[in-house]
Parts: sequence; structure tokens; C-alpha cells
Amino acid sequence: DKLIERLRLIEYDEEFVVKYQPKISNIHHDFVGVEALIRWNDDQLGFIPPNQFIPVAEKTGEIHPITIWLIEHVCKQIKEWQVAGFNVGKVAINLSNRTLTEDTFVVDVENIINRYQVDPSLLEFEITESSIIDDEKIALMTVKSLRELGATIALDDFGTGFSSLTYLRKLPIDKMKIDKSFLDGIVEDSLAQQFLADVINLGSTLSLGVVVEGVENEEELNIIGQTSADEIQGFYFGKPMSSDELISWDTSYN
Ligand code: G
Ligand code: G
Ligand code: MN
Ligand code: NA
Repeated sequence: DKLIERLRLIEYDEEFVVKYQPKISNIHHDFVGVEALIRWNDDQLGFIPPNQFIPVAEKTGEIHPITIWLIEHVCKQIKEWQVAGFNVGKVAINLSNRTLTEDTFVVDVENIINRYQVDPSLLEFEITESSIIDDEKIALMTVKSLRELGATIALDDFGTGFSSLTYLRKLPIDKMKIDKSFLDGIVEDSLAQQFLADVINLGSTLSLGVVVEGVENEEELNIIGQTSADEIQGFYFGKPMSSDELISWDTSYN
């Protein structure tokens, strides 16, 4: 259809914009990192949200060049921030299923890191449960190789997949991002609060860093403040922003 055709014709540098959403530490509310989120503005179709075009790009295979473009864009941005003396901590990048089974992916990432001389520990890759279950062996090898390069691996949307907990226990990951649906209605619901705290404790038991996503107000923030979560992300602190917006956000945040 139209979307597939437009996707094939994308001028990446002109039509893609990358936004960065801040992540905050749970203890002192320090600015500790960002998640990079892609935005597509097509001159015919207008703005197309990622949850609309990413699944299509996964089917057509376009997701590979898109992800490589994004990683390169992020590495350039990290260098620019470093030159400007702006410290954003780790930059998280979402990886689709298909990316993890692309045989040149790790080598491509390695080449970009070397080209831009970016410290790999500044990169965090977000994967989902389904992406490692679909094609277990190859995807797991990719994840291990990314970790060996020095990158961090976070399991995104935790709690929405169907993988068994014994399987999760064996995954080569560093962090867990609790899905924002765990915060639905939590302010008035003490059972939901206990459930969230228990899920966070599960991550801590597995020695994983725990990120809580989707924090929109102070009440939710206070609930999370009483848990062992490590990081917080959500509109309450900041929406996904351009680099310039992020710099002014940081200035007024501090
Ligand atoms: O930013 P937003 O809330 O609109 O994101 C919607 C969905 O699109 C999220 O699941 C997010 O992970 C995904 N997404 C955003 N940017 C990227 C990207 O660069 N690559 C992949 N694979 N998914 C992305
Ligand atoms: O699937 P993934 O976790 O990558 O999706 C991340 C997306 O979630 C971000 O792109 C952002 O648009 C969205 N998001 C981030 N914080 C909030 C929030 O506080 N509330 C809501 N509703 N969405 C959020
Ligand atoms: Mn994510
Ligand atoms: Na998520």
C-alpha cells in the first residue's frame, strides 16, 4: 500500500527526526539517561507515528537501514553533546525483532562505534520478550555480542509478554523496563501498588536495574519512590524532545 511505497522512498536525513526522553534516578531524581525515539514526517502522508510504521518496516525489511541510520544519528549526537560538555548519560535505542536476527547487525554497530569513537557503554539497547523468543538462538547471540561490545541491554515493556519467569531468569540482560500499563489506576488501587512493588522486587532479585515507565504525576512518583526501582521515565519529568529542547529542559531541571 501507500505506506510501504513511501517507506521505500524515505530520505532519512530529511524525514526522520529523533527525540530524546529523559530518565531520572529514583533516589535523588538525577538526570541519568535518555531514550531515543524516532519520528517520521512524510511530505505526502504527514506525521506517521512509529507504532504505525515500525511494524510495516519490520515486514518489508526496511527496519534494518532505519535502525542503522538511527544508531549512527545517535552516535553523532553523543559526540556533539560531548563537545558541548552536555552529559546525558546512556542513550537507549529500541531494537525490533527482526534487527536481532539480521546477520550483519553486530558488525554494523561495531563499525559505527569505531567510526564515531563512541564509548559503547553509553549505548543501551531495548529489546522485547517476543524478539528473543521468536528466533531464540540467533537473537540471543546478537544480544550477547552487543553486551560483549560493552553496551547495556534492557528488556522493554516487561510484563506484557508471555515468556516464563524461569526463561527470563536466564536472559543475558542488565535492566528491566516495567511496562507503563502497571501504573494504570495505581493511585487509588493499593493492590496495584503492591503488585508493582513486587514486580520491581523481582527485577532486583534477578540483579537487574529496574526502570519504571509512564510516570505522569506526583502521586505515581511518590508510589514509585517507596519501591526499589532504579530509574523513572515519563511525561511528569519530560516528553520526548529534540536535542535543543533537551538542553533547555536540563538547564531548568537542575
Ligand atoms: O515514541 P512513541 O511512544 O510514539 O513510540 C511508540 C512505539 O514505537 C514504542 O513501542 C517505541 O518503542 C517504538 N519506537 C520508537 N522509536 C523506535 C525506533 O527507533 N525503533 C523501534 N524499533 N521502535 C521504535
Ligand atoms: O514501547 P516503548 O516503551 O519503547 O515506548 C516508549 C514510548 O512511551 C515513548 O515513545 C513515549 O511516547 C511513551 N511514553 C513515555 N512516557 C510516557 C508517559 O508518561 N505516558 C504515556 N502515556 N506515554 C509515555
Ligand atoms: Mn522503549
Ligand atoms: Na516500554
